[in-house]
Amino acid sequence: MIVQQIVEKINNNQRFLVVAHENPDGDAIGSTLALTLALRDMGKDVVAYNADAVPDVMRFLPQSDLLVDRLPDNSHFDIAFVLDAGDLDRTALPIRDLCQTVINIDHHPYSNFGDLCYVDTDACATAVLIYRVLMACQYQPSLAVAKALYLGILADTGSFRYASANRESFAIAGALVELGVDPWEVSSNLYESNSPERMRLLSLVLPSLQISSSGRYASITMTLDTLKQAGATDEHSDGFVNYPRSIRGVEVALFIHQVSENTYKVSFRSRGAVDVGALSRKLGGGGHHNAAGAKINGTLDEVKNSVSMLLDQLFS
Ligand SMILES: [Mn+2]
Repeated sequence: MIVQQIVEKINNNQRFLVVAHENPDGDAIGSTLALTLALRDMGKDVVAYNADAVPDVMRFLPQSDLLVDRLPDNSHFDIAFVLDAGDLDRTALPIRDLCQTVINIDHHPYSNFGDLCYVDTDACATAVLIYRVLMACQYQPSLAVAKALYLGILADTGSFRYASANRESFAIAGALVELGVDPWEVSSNLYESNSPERMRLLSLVLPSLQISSSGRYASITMTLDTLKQAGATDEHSDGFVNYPRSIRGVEVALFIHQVSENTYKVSFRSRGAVDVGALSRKLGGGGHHNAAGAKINGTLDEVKNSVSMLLDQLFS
């Protein structure tokens, strides 16, 4: 089966590249770091790459500074592992020029690139698939690897709250705790280390909350002015969209943020009943059933109107 084929590729090759999607989340960083450290423990030469920096809240992970955002000229690898990417383009690297073989490990639907393609949409996180591969390699995770895997699972299950948190998520998390992972160390770094900039930004963004007359959708808005006023950057607003989603009765949450004078990015989150991927494709964007987004040109009022029209139709 596919996992065994991956194990053979690991055993029979020496130079590996490990890369995940740009703008990395906890699963992308956790999976990248875990696989990289494990391969190194097995005596392999491994470069870990991400187009963007490791988010501050994940820098407590041991050796998180080994990720690079530039490859030396003329880099070449036997194998590139592409993790959690959904699409090869999301690595922001010319992967095909860099290696012989591409191995795609992912849990996103429709992810189907790669010479070997190990996709399981039932896995709550790519970190789960990495864990399965490492077990098949008979590799005993170091504490650093265990922490990275745990972070991936914690992040992608929303701290074991989402429907994706299944029996295997808990079983693997339990095994990782057995290996020495301290759940509070991971969760407090990830979720309780807010910067003053982030909290200042939140205090300015929350008053923009609008709940539709049906009560079925709600939005918050962040303008470039708001960012400036808070002395914050885009990264500080990660997860803000979960505030409108947390309102009782709300099915779809919107986070509208200004990209430039007359362009706004609208991020959609669904509570499960509505396919916001389909919704955002109607607006020229893309995404999945529960998380999607679209870039829309126009004034803030125009953008809000075109989105409201679609949603009002949906909820009429
Ligand atoms: Mn993931």
